[in-house]
Amino acid sequence: MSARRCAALLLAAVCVSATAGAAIPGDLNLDCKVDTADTFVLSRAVMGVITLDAEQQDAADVAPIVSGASSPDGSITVADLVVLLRAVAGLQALPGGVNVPSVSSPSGNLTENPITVTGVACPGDVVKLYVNGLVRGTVVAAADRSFAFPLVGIGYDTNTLKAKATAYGETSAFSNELSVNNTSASITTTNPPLGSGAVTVWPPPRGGGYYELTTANFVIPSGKTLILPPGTVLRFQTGSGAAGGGLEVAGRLLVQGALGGVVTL
Ligand SMILES: [Ca+2]
Repeated sequence: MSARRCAALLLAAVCVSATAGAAIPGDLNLDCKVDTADTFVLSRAVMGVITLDAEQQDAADVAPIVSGASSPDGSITVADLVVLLRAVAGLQALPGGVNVPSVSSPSGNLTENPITVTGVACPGDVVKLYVNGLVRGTVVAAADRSFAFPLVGIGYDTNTLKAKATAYGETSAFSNELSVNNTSASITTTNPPLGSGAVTVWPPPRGGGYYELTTANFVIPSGKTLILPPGTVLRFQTGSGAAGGGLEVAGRLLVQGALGGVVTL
């Protein structure tokens, strides 16, 4: 969604084009709370002392109030400041919203598999992780705003990582995008976890790498699917007693062998 945003500077009106996300109404400093710190930011913006970015403009547009409800009009003026002051004082309810998350690691060259993608979103928001434009799973942000997503089977060479957050029925714009370069010549993964999403893929490691299960019994739970694409090698430890690895399928196991790309178990 694209919108024209206008910030009134005394008698002059400055309009900027902005790509609206779905920021938390009133949360101008994007800390997931609406309080006096936000009124300070908005008052400085209305006076023209600072310029709000696109997400802040989206959060700032809380006026007018129509039939008791915030009805954003694409214009940011002192009227928005009045509404925000009343909201902070508990005199005006504002609707829920969602801030844009950020992903912070990993980046650069990788030699590990799986990797853990970390980042920040508002507490309780459902964060959807995208790898090369495809959803690879979801995770809920913790009370301290952090989230961590175990990602199994990152592809070779360049991969892009980014996220969206959902809360109160609103979905944010995309986060920042990280570029991750998997340069590993050979990767061996022991006891790889299943991703938090419904589907996990263990692609074939390059250069003779393989997956190894050393737990007594690795379980694919009901509702989860594990896909082994052509070329994947899955080894089971043959230790003594109960130490030997096993695979129990309560959900789905999809083994995708092909000519020239057998799956080895
Ligand atoms: Ca805030």
